[in-house]
Amino acid sequence: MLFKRCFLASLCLFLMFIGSNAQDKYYIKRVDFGDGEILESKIQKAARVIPERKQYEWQKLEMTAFVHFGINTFTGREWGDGTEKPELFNPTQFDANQWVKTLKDGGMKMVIITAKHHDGFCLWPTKTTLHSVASSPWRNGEGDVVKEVKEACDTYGLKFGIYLSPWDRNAECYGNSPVYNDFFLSQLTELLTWYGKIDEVWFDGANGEGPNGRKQIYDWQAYYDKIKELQPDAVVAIMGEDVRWVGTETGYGRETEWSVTALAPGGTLEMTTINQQLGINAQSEDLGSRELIEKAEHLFWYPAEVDVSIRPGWFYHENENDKVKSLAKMVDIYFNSVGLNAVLLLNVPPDKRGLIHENDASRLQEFKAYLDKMYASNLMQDADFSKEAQSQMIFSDNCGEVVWESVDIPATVEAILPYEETFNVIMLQEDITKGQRIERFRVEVWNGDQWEAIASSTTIGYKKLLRVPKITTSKIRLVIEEARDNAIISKFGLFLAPDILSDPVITRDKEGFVSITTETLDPVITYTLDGSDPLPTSSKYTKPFLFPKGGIVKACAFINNFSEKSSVITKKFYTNKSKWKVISKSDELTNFPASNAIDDDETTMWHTHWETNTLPHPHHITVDLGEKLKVKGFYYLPRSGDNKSGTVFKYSFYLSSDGNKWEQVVDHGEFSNIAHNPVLQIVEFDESHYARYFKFVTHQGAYNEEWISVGEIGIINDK
Ligand code: FUL
Repeated sequence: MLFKRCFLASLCLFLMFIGSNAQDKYYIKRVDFGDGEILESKIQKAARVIPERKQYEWQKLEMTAFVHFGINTFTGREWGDGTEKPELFNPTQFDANQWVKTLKDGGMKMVIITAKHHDGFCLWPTKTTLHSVASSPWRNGEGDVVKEVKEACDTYGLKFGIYLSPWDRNAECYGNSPVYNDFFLSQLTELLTWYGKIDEVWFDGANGEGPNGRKQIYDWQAYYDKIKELQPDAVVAIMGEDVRWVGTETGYGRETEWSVTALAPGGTLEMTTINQQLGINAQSEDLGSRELIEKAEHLFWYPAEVDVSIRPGWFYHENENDKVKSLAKMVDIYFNSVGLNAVLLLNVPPDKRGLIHENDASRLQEFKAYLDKMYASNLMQDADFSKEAQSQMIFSDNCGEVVWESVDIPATVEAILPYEETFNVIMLQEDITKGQRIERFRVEVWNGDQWEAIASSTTIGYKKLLRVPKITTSKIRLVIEEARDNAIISKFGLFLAPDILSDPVITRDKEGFVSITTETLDPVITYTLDGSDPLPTSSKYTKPFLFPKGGIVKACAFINNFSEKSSVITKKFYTNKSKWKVISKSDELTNFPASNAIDDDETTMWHTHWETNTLPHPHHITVDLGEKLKVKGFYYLPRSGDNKSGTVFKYSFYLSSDGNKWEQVVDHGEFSNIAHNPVLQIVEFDESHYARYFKFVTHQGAYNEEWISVGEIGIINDK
C-alpha cells in the first residue's frame, strides 16, 4: 500500500528539516543571488528555497477561519470611523464556544479574531486606551472577547490568531509616528503575553487616510522583533514576513501560484524598495516566473493566504442574512484556494447576539459534509506503478509516506489501478519541505486505444486540485513537462466529488418581469415571494412573472423527483425603475450613458470619459423617480465583471421633492473597503424621507481615478 499514515510526524518533520542528504543545499525562507548570477543558477537555487518550519505547519492547516466582530457589528458598517461610543458594544448572548465549535464542525483549523479593527475599538481590556470592551456595558465592562475565544480554541483544539489593525481611526496619537508605534507595540505586547500561545498575527495593509489625513510611518521592524521575541512560532501575515495576501478578497487564487516569490515580504523599507524596483506588489499576476527571477536579486518563501467572507461584507449585517454564499460557491472557493496552493481564511462574522447566525452555521456544516464525502475514498489508494514509471522516479519512504523524486525532467509516472474507477477530482502535492519545483504538467488517462490528456496546468506546490468531467479508467499517468529541478511528489490522489446542483439565477428586467434560470438539466424550480424558503410544494416557476414593486424572491432548483436540491437563492428587488429618468449628469461616454445606471441591468454601466477628455470629481447624476416615494436609503452596485475601474469610494447623496430644493442626506460618505471588496453597497438613512428626485455626487474613486463607473444605482423605498 502506497499511502500510509505518518504516525511519527513530528519526529520525521524535524529530520526532514535538518536534511538527510548533506550535499543538498537548501535556503530557508530566503536566497540572495550574486552579482550577474546566470538564470540557470538562479533557477537551481529557486528550486531549493524551503519554508520555515512554522510556515510549513501553517500551510498544512489548509482551512482557517476569520472572525470579524466589533463595534461595526452593532453599527452595521464595514469600517467604523473611530467616533463610535463603546456603549454600543453589547452582545446579548455572546458565546465563544458556539463560534469555535461551529467553525471546527465546518473544518476550520484556526480562528483569527479581529482584536482591533480600523475603528480602534479593542475587544480586550487593554491598558492602552479607554476605547475598549472595558468601557462597554457588555458583562459590565468586565468582559474580554480575546480571552474567551482563545479559551474556546483551547477547548476545541483549534489554533488561535489575532488581527490587529495598524490603521487606527480612534487613537489620538495616530499620525504622530514614534508615539503611535509605542502605543501599537504596547497593544501587541498585551495580546502576545496575556493569552498564551498565538499562532498567527494578521496585520492589515488597509490605510484609508486620504491626502489630508494623518500619515503614520509604521515601525514594521519593531513590530516583527516584538513578535519574534514573544511568540516566535507565530506566522505574521499580510503586512508580515511569513504569509502573503493572495491579492483579492474574492476567494480565488492564481492558477500559477508560487510560494517562492520575487515579492519581498513585509513592510520594511528594504522590502518595499525591492518590490518597487521590480514593479510588483501582492496583487501582481506574476510573482515567480523565470522572467521575473531573471530580474530579481532575492527570492523568498512567501506563500499565499486567500481571505474571503462567507457573506458579502466582512462584518455581520442583518440585511445579508440571506446572502450567505451557496454551497456551490463555497466549494468553488475551496478548489480555487486550497486547490491552488493557498491556505483558505474564511470569514464568518458573528451577529449582534454574539452568535454565529444559523444560516452561516448550516452552510458550514453542508460544506464540511461535502468535503468529507469527496475525500472519503482515494481511488489511487491501491495503485501500482508501471515499470516505466519506476525507471523514471525514485520512490522513497518519507515518514511512512511514499514520495517520488524524478530522475530527470520531463518525467512520466504511470499508475495502474486494481479496478476501473470513476473520478472527477485529481489531487497532486509536492513535497515542499524540499521546495516548490514543478512549472508545467498534464494528466492523461488510457482510453483503451491511447493516452488522452484530461487536465493540464502550471504550478502544483503544497496542493493542487483539478476538477475534470467524470471519467472511468484503470490507467492514469502524470507527465511532468517542466520543472526547476527534479520533481518531488508527495501525493497523487483521485476522488469522486458529489454533484452539486447549480444555483438558480434570479433577474428582473426594466419592465419588472422576473426570470429564474439554472444550468441544471431538467430541473423543477420553485419560488416564494414571502421570504420563506421554497419547498417542493411552493409556486412552480414556468415563465417570467411581473414583480414591479419589489420585495424578496427566493428560488430553489430540484431534480430526481425532489430528492436533490440546490441552495436556496435569494434576490431582493427594490421598486422598479420603469418610470425613472436621468435629468442631469456630469459626463458620459457614448457607449456608456448615464441611463445605464438606472436600467435595472447589472451588466450595463454608466462610465465617464477616462482616456481622453477626463473630467475631475465631483461627478453627478440626478434622477427623477416619476412619483413621490418614501425613501429610506439607496444602493450603489459597482460595474459587473473583473475590471472594477471607476468604482466610487467617497460620495454625497441628496433628495428633493421638486427638483429645486435639495436636502443633503449624506455628506461625504464612504463605501468602506470597496477597493478590495467591490460588492453591492447598501446605505440606510437614519430616517425615511419623501422624495421624487435624488442626486448622487462623487468625490473620490476607490483607485484614485478621476473617472467613475456605475453598474446600477437605486433607492430603497419604504412601503
Ligand atoms: C481589509 C479591511 O479593510 C477589511 O475591513 C477586512 O478587515 C479585510 C480582511 O481586510 O483590508
